[in-house]
Amino acid sequence: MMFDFLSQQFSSVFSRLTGKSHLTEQNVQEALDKVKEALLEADVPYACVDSFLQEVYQEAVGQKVLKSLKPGEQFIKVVHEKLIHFLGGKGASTPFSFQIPSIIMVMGLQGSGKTTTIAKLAYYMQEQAKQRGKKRSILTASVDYYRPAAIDQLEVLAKQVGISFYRSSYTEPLNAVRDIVRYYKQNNFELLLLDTAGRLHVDSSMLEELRELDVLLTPKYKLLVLDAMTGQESLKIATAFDQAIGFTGALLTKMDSQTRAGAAFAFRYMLNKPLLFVGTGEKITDLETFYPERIAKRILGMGDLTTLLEKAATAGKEEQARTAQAFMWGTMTLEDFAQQLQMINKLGSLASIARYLPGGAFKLSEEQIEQGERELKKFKAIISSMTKKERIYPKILTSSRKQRIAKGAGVQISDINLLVSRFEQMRQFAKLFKKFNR
Ligand SMILES: Nc1nc2c(ncn2[C@@H]2O[C@H](COP(=O)(O)OP(=O)(O)O)[C@@H](O)[C@H]2O)c(=O)[nH]1
Ligand SMILES: [Mg+2]
Repeated sequence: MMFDFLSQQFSSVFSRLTGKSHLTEQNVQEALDKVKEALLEADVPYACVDSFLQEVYQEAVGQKVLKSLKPGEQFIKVVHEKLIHFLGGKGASTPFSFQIPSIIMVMGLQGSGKTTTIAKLAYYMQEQAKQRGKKRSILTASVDYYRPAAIDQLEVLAKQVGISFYRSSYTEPLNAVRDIVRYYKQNNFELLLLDTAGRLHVDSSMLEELRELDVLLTPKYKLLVLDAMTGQESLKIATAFDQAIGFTGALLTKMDSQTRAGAAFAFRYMLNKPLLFVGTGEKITDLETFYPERIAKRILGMGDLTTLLEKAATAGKEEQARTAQAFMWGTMTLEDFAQQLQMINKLGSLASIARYLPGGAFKLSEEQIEQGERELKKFKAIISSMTKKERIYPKILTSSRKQRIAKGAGVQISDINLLVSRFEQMRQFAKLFKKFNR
């Protein structure tokens, strides 16, 4: 009776049971390799890739595989979730807002996008205020005396956005910044966005200047502007700024270009500081909140994980098709049967399998389930004591062979006969099934 139930439901059960039930070293190896490739391809620094994957791997192996996923797919899912976690978590995409009043010092290398970003931020703050029916009084000023016309550029942009701009008559950063703060306070501005001088590379005179400005200004926010196109280098740059001056959070510019998002991940993973915004173009409207999900997708989109996922899905279908076919054509052997028993075992109890079955047409009593499980246990022991040949051709089971098997499995000869007859019933059923499905 148990086996009538089982045989009728086998194909539907096994359509859900393909693959292994736990993530193991072997069944995630392919996925692991692909993920590694994708991270490297996304320009995540090697050391970072290794430690991240080790972390994920330790956590993932041993996890139960969800019944709708294959181990490789599930591993990628775990990686995806971990990427999002390290990028700031799912909730991190709430728009950042600055306290009022505050001084914001903007730092970064030359050409990273500081001046442009200041205009974008000012525009963003104005729009945020507008939505609440308010208006912000924003002042911007620059102490970038390093690059000619850098201050003029800020002036042009300020006019474009419609915020105030102040040019100090001093031409040395520390004197200028004292003058700027005086002007800011005297005129009761709510926000001061201060542009600073960068260099082409991290340079001790730049860091020293910023450190002195920081001491004088004591800004509420120190923002680091990072050019996403510098890739792995940006992690070194950020580390240098962090050690010399420290910063509140970073903005990643030029994310509209062909940049690989690995830099964002490396930044978050190694420095654990917030990425507040991303720049997505040259216009003042091209500023977006940093969305961990988007970046994670972009990183895993490298390499061909999509292809892997598709391949895994197809492979699953083939496997299912094979079992279903063997069943349908009545060619199922005890070897297949053993494999299926193995799967049942990994899934847990019969009671838990019964829950996966559609319809609930076969409500089983506790007693039936217990009996079924006892049978299954014995059958498993019997099959594992059989030779491969015996599993494929149970007809060759002579009484001496049965005696040998019974001894090995610790069962009675009658148990073996029961198995063979149950198996034969199932095969008959399969043949019948085949007839009806012509
Ligand atoms: N495509 C793109 N270009 C940007 C972005 N942010 C800045 N830029 C450009 O990068 C160049 C340097 O920007 P700038 O603000 O002058 O950098 P600064 O030297 O750090 O002040 C300019 O040509 C900007 O238009 C961005 O998010 N996307
Ligand atoms: Mg500039």
